[in-house]
Amino acid sequence: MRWLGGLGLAVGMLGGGTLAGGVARAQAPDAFTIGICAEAELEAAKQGLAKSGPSADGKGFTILMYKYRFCPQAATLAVGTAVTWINVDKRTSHSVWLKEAGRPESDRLFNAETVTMVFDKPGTYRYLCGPHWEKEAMSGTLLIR
Ligand SMILES: [Cu+2]
Repeated sequence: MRWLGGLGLAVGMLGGGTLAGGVARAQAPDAFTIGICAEAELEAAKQGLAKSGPSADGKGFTILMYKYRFCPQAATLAVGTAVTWINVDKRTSHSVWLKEAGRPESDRLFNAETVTMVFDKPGTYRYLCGPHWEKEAMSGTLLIR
């Protein structure tokens, strides 16, 4: 997994990780999260930010960070996909932290800031928002295959 870093900086090369068991699992989002994510799309459009989902060339995938949720909360992506997280919130910073894989937390991202990681190895990658995983349960899952 390569961290391309927030603000276009290369942060370094990292290997991929697979959770114990290797079972590809992704829970469906709850109704609250679905509502937040619908709002996130509207807010991103209003701010001129990317929408969530695959990029036009199919090589990238965007995840929005909004109101203590990652949108979409779970995604199944091909190996080599460049995943970009964008903070849509105006007054709350978020991060991306692959804690279970033993990775360092990304920078705290402010409004419209991004971090991009390329996932080079198949596996289940659960990740958290550093400031909001404990109290707000802000987390997401990527199935890379
Ligand atoms: Cu957060």
